[in-house]
Amino acid sequence: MKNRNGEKIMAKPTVKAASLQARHQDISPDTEPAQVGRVPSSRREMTSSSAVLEGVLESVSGTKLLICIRGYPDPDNIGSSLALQWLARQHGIESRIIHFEEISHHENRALVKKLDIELDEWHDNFDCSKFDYYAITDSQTAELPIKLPPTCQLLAFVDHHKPLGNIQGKFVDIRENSGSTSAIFAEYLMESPNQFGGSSPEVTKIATALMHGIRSDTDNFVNATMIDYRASEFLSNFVDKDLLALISRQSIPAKTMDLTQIALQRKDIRSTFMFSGVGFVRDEDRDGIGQCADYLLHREGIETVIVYGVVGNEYIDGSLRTKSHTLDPDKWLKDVFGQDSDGNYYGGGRKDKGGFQIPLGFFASCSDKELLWILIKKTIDELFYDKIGIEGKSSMDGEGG
Ligand SMILES: [Mn+2]
Repeated sequence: MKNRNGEKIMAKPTVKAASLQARHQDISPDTEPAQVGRVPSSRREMTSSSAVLEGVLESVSGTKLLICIRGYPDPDNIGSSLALQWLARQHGIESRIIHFEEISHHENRALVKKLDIELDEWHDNFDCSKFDYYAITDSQTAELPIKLPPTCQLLAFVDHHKPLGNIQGKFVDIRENSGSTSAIFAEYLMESPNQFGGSSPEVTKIATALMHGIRSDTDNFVNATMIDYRASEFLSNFVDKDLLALISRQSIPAKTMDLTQIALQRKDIRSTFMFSGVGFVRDEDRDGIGQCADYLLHREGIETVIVYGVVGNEYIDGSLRTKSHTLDPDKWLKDVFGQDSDGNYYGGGRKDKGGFQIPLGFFASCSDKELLWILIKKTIDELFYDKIGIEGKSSMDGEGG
């Protein structure tokens, strides 16, 4: 589950060195006993996962596959989907990649545009009846926002999060010990008997997208694991380095800049915390909230930043960023906002970031937006002050409101 900034609300499990959750264990060739007289090869031998995937794809040769991106398209799920499309094609499986949410982050729009990636956005007239199978990558669940024909079965499910519920598919590979799904797909490519390589535009495109996916999901390798490093070593032979630099160094959009200015004007500093309520934000500018929190975290003396606003007149949407060694964003936000009546938490996060989303509900119809904002801000700020007060960190040295 993601909030509207694309931040996963479910706690991201900490990466354990020996995750036994993986259905197909990651048997690295490096850890296999040395074989006498084995001819060194630039290509690695197939691990059990790759062999199973190859077998499954071959068994459905000639069918049509729908590759689904759940949630907001991001570098990891886009790269993974492209790799799956290539792997499927080697077995005569034709596929389309579909997403259900718009590509909202400017970096992701740049990725799709610069690499000329073909994605379909779901619309009511999209014909799913021709697909025999579907696949999901980089998602915690196999549930889709649409109804597929009952004959359309789950062919492949590949992810690196803790799965929500039991996933039933022909091929399921969940590795919590990988920092990204793109790295898992790079491993399949590395071990593919169909020789992924060379310098064709397609290979460059897939490798560059996967590398961007790994970098993006591992916070530029800070949270990378062995699987991510091995994958990057392989991909580095085929990426377009200039393009990669271009994609990951996009300029800040004007809207985010405006939002950052507002956030700075309204900043409220309490000890090492900075809170900022930016008021009403248009739906299409929601990513600016997280980006603006990223930027504000650079301020000296600040360890934790929370920026929030009302997005699309529907939700109070907020982003937390922290460089504190002790604050756990997931626990902190869950403590502050608690759960709704169905038991779902309003907020959550992972290592150094988090987000929350609270529906305005009935109050969305209030005609006096100024008054409504005052009410929202007072309520939210009091919750924050209460929380840091309990922790004895409130020093009440705010710099204006
Ligand atoms: Mn991912």
